[in-house]
Amino acid sequence: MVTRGFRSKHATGASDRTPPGQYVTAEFPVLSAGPTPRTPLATWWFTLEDAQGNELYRCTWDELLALPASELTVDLHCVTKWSKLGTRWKGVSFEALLQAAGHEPPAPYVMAFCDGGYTTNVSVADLRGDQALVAYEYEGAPLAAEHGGPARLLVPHLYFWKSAKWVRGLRFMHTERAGFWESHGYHLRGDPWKEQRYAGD
Ligand SMILES: Nc1nc2c(c(=O)[nH]1)N[C@H]1C(S)=C(S)[C@@H](COP(=O)(O)O)O[C@H]1N2
Ligand SMILES: [Mo]
Repeated sequence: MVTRGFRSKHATGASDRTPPGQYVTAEFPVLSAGPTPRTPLATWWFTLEDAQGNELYRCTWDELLALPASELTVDLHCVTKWSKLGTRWKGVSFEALLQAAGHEPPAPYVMAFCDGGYTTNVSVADLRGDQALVAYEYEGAPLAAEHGGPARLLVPHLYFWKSAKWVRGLRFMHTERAGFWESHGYHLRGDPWKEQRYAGD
């Protein structure tokens, strides 16, 4: 089990875990740019695609659940300034997906794509090393549809808009292109500790 970004409340104050400009909330707000898609698990699949759109890997829902799983307990930081500390997730790491695909990343960036059309760009460096998941459980239960279930990307060390809900695949890119929020003025990377909220921050 991999645990990152979590330290005991007895060892440290919450302020050490709250990036600049953020406040801590116990709520788990729902932020969706559109309606909640509901794809039946029987027809769901997840893919890795190369920069030309060729499929490098495809798995069904059952195949995803059969891959080695990782657990992360992490703090979430939304660019609208709420942070939620100590959230527990389970899913398949990007690293494990590469293993299953039998591929090294063919390009240094990906565009995550989703049911409903949302996209977000992430660098491969921000996905590697078991720090990012295709997550399907939250707090020990199947991930609720409004929070991205059946599965969402989880890239907890970046602002939460990078954690694409209802994710269906990652397309590799040789040059970094902007996803949905990034093309509306948000930062290409979005590191909350550097307060990279908007392009130019
Ligand atoms: N597909 C999809 N993923 C998305 C979004 C979205 O609108 N659609 N919103 C993003 C934003 S801005 C945030 S803050 C988080 C919110 O996740 P939550 O609704 O589970 O809190 O999801 C991110 N992932
Ligand atoms: Mo957000």
